[in-house]
Amino acid sequence: MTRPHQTRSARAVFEPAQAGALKLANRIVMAPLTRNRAAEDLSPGPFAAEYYAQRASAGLIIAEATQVSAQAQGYANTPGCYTDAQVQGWKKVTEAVHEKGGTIVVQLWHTGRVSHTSFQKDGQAPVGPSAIRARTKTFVAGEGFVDVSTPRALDLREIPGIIEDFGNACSRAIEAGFDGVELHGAHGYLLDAFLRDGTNHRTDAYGGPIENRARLLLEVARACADAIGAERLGVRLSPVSTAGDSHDSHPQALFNHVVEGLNPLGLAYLHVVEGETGGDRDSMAFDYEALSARFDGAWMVNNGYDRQMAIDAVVSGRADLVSFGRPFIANPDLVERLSQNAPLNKLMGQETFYGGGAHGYTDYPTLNPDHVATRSDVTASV
Ligand code: 8OZ
Repeated sequence: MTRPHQTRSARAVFEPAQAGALKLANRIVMAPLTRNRAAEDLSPGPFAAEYYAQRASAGLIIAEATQVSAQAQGYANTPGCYTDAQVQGWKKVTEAVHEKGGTIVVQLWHTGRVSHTSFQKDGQAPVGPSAIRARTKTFVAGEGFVDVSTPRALDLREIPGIIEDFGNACSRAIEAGFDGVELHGAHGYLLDAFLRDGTNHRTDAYGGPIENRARLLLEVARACADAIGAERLGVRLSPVSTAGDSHDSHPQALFNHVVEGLNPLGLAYLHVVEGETGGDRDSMAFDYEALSARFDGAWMVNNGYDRQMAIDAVVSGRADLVSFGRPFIANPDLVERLSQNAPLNKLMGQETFYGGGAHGYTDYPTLNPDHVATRSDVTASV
């Protein structure tokens, strides 16, 4: 089984594309980026609309990981999409992006065991597939980076409520004006933690064989597709990443099964982190083409891509879309810069990544000081 490779022009990466119902002005995607700048009620913060609107020339913006419920929070100041105020806040963001001609979906997550008692109601333990603490840290306001808490295993009777939370948050996202939703199925958060035998030691219908470990992700994806339409839904996976202390004995068999289970839903896209997130792309042998061959929607790749790698991936047909994370922090006009092969801005210090205000968020310079992101900026330079 191989994905039919298409013949594409050398400029295809800068030309319009479609992923399900999502219309993209080009094939360059802003990856979801956690910036920890939400307001006290976990609505997007005061600079969020400007930040995303500055980046509206991306073919698609995937807004930062956003909680489906209060229980889903695992870090300080990450936004939610489950209250009226949060939906109103996101409306300002989606309107600002749409006004600039952009397309924007939101990444929805439940952090699962990558959380801390201080984010949970009454200081309770966070939840995971099993009561195994992740060897990773989170950021707690006032305390800085701290070890995540030991989770409690979700009771079987709680699982329908988790699925419902995802479905409801998807409906809320559409109400907020998003063009669609990406499910965060990566990096050791709840859905990924259920998938893997290193983190899921359950003995019920959601643990044990691959079919059972994949059940939660597939049921959540189905509920979300029912809520908003599969053609507006994407899923992110990170098959061999150890982010969030994620590990599995047989990732190839696991993810082949996961993609075979997702494909019949008719999703808009799959978003795959290749290798170690933010690190070695070849950390472990893995046949990504075996996954893409099992999927009929748009195939989005991520992790350490540069201009030439993105062009090669798209022109060869190995990928339909390429997402960029950190380059989009530093370059609001990344698409124009890549299109013109112009130099990229350097990132400001790490202290501006997670938390803070406008500095390091909305104050990166553009090539053209009057930059207004439009499709014609890009096509004019072809
Ligand atoms: C960096 C810091 C906090 C969260 C992920 C949402 O790993 C994140 C994240 C990244 O997907």
